[in-house]
Amino acid sequence: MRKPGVLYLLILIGLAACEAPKNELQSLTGDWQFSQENDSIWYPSKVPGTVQTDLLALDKIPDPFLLNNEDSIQWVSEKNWRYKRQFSVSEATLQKTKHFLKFDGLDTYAEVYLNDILILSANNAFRSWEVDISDAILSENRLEILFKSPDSIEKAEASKLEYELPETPRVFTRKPQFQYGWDWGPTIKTMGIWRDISLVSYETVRLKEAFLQTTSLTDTLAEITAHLSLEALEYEEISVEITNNNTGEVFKSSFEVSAAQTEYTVPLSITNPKLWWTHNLGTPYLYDFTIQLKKGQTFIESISKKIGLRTIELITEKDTLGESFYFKLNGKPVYMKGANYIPQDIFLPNVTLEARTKLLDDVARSNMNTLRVWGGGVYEDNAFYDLCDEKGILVWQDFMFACAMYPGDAAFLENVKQEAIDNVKRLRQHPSIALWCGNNENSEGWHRWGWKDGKTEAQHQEIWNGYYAVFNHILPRVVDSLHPSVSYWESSPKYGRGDERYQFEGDAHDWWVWHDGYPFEHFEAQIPRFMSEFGFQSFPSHEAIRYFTEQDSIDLNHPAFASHQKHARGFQLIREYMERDFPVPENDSDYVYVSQLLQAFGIEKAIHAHRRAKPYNMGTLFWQLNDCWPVVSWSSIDGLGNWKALQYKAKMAFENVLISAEQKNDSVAIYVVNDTFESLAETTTFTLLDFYGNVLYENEFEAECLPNSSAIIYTLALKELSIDPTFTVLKIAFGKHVYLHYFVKPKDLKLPRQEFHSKIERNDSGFLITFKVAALRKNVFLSVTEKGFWSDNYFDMLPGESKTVQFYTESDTITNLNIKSLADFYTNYEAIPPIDYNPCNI
Ligand code: BMA
Repeated sequence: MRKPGVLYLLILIGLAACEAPKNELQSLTGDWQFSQENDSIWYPSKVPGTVQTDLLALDKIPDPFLLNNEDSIQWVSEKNWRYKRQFSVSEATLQKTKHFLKFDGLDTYAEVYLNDILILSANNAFRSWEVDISDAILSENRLEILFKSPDSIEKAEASKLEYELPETPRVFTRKPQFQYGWDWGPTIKTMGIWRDISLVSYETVRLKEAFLQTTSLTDTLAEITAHLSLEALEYEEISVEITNNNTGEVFKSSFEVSAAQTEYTVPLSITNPKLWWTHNLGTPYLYDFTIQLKKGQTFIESISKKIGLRTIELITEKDTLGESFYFKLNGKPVYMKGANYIPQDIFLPNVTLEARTKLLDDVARSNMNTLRVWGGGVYEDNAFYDLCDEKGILVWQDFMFACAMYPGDAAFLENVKQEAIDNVKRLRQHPSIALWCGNNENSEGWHRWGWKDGKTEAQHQEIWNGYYAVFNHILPRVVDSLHPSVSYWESSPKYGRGDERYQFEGDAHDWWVWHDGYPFEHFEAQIPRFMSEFGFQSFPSHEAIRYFTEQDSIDLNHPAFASHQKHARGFQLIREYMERDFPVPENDSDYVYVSQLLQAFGIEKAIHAHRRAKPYNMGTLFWQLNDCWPVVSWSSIDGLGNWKALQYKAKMAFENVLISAEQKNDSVAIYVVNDTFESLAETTTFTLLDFYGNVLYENEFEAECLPNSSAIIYTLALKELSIDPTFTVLKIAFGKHVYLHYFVKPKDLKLPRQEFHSKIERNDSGFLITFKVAALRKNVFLSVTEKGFWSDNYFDMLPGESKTVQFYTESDTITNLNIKSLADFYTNYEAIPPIDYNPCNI
C-alpha cells in the first residue's frame, strides 16, 4: 500500500484540528413510531406532525375535513399517546463535552424520556425547551415522549377554582385556542411533536442566540449592537466575525468568555443605510449578516441573520376628538390596510413553505401592507415572518390569548412569562413586527359579554387580577426589556362596541354588522381610529364545497354543512343581508356566487369609508384573510386557497391611490385617497353613462391630492342631473385610476341581459380569455373545471369595453367555461332585452 505523503498527513491533522471545536446540530425529526398508551403495537409516524395526521395517514381515522367526520375523531385527544425513536451518536460527537436536546414545539402535556430517564415535563405548546443531556447521552439512544390528553388536566385545574373561568376548559392549556372549536374552525385538539427536535453538541462554547439591535438610525448611519448569547464551559478566548454580506464589511471582536457570563456585545454600523419599507411605500430592503464564532482561526459555529432597518412607532396622543392610534414607519404616518390572519391549517405542521409563500404573495399582490396574527392561533413559524420581511408586510402580533379569562396562579403566570420570552426573542429580529398586542377581545368580553354574572365581587377581583398580571405586567415588561423598539398594546379592541369611546380611541372591532345585524351602511356612519376587525361571511368556492360534501353538484342543504358552517345564525344572516341588497338566486350554485358578492360589497364599503376618513382613521384590517380548512366563513381566501370575490375587491380597495364616492342625500362627494408620500395631480373625468353606454353627462378638470391624505375633489349634485339611478353608472377617472359608482343597491339595478361571447387563447401561463361587451355587465364571474387562478374575476365591464383575463393553470385544457354576471338573477323587473352583438367574432 502506498504510504500517505507528508502533505496529506498535514492536511489530515489540520482538518482534525479544524473539526474538533465545531459545534454540531443533529435533527431528530423524520421517522418516529407512535402508539396509544398501553397498546403494544407501534405504528410509523412523521415528525413534525400530530397524532391525528399520523392516524389519518394510516387510515385509522376518516379525514376530518370531509363530511361531518370531525365528530368521529374526537376520541383521539381523549387518549394518551406515546412517540419513540432511536438515534445514534458518533464517537466523535460523543466526545464533545456538552449535549442538549432542543424541542421547538411539543403539543402540549409531554413527558420526555431519554434512555428511560425522565428528562422533561412540558406543558406549553408555544414554548421551546432545552435539556442538558450530557450525563445521559449514549452512542445508541432511545427517546420516548408521552403526550397526555389535555382533558383530565384541564378538569383538575378547573376544579381548583370556586368559579368557572369564561371559556373553560381551554384557558388552562397553553396551546392554540382555536383548536377547541371556533366560529370558523373545527374542534380538533392536536397532540404530538409539532416542531423540530434536535441534538446540539459542543466542546467548550456555543452561540446560543444573536440579536442585531438598531440603536440609532439616520440617513447616513445606522448604528447596531449585536447582542450575542454565548454559553461557555470554561475560560476561553474566542473571536467573533460579523460579516455584512450586502456590503462585504467585516466586524471583528475578541472575548474572554467564561461560564460566569453569557451576554456579550459587538458594535456594528452601516453607512448610508437603506431602509426597510412596506412594499407599497418603498422597498423592503434587508441586510444579510453572518456571525461566526472562532477559536483562533478555527471555526466553531455560525448564525445568519437578515435584518431590516426601520423605525416603527405606535402614536397614541390625545386630540380634540379622542386619542389617535396610528403607526409611523421611518417617521412617516403609514395607513395600514390588510386583514386578520388565522393559522393556515388546523394541522399546523402540514402548512408547507409553498402554501405560506402563496398566501403571502396573495397578500402583497392585493395591496395589503399589514396582517394581524390573531391571538386564538399561534406564534407563527419563522418562515412566515421571513416572508413578511421579504415582501414588506407589517405584522400586528397578538400574544396567544383570545376571547376568554385565563388563570392567575403563580405557575400559570410563570409559564406565560417564559412563553412570552421565548417568542419575543424568536421574533424580535423581524422588521415586519410592528406591534405586540396582549390578547384578542378578553377585555371586551370581561366588560361586556356577561362573564361576571353569577360571580362574587371577590371572584371578579381575583379574575381581573389574573388578567392584570398577564396583560399589564408580565407581557409589557417582556416586550419592553427584549424588544423595546416596538410598542405593546394591552388588548384588541381597546373598547368594545358597547362603549361609546370605541369610535374615538384606540383600535376597534366593529361587529354591529354581522353579529348585531346592522346594515352595511353602518360602516360609513361610525368610523373608529383604527379598525382592527370587521367582517362578513360568505360561502367558499364551488371547489371547496364539492370537496367537503364529496359530491359534484352544489347542494347547500347537504348534511356536511352541519360542521362546515360554525356560526349558529350564519345562514340566516347571509340570507337576511342578501335580501336587503342583492337579488337572491334560487339555484344553490348561484347563491354561492351572490354570497361572495354580498360579502365583497359590504367589506369594500367599509374599507372605502375607513380610508376616506384618513387621517382620523389610520388602519383597516378586515376579518379574516384565510381559513384553516374548507368552511363557510368570513375569509377572503378559502381553505383551498381560492380567492373569493372579496379578495379581488379588496385588492382594488387597497390600492395606494383610491377613488371613492360617498353618496349622501342628493349629492355624491368624490374623494381621492393618497397613501403615497407624493402629491398627485391628474386629469379627472366624470362620466355618467346609462347601461347601454349613452353618455348622459361628462366633465373634465385637473385635480390635486396632497401626499398621504384623503380629500374631496368634487361634489356632484344629483338633483341637477336628471338620471334614472337604476340604469346609470358614474365612471370616475383620476388619471389611470378608475372607479365605478352606482346610485342604488345592486338589487335595484336594471341590468341588461346579453349573450356572452368570448375568445380563448392558450399561452405559457395557461389561457387568455377575451371579452367585449355591448351593455354593462356587472360582477362577471368566470369559472372552469380545472384548478387555477384568475388574474381578475367578479369585475364590472362598461358598455363597449373589452377585457382580457389570464387563467393561470398547469392544465393543458380548460373545460366548462362558465360566465355569469349579476343580471342573470333578477326577477323583480322586466328584463331588458338581450343585445345580439358578437364583438369577438366567435
Ligand atoms: C372576532 C374574532 C374571532 C371570531 C370573529 C367572527 O371577534 O376575534 O373570535 O371568529 O370575530 O365571529
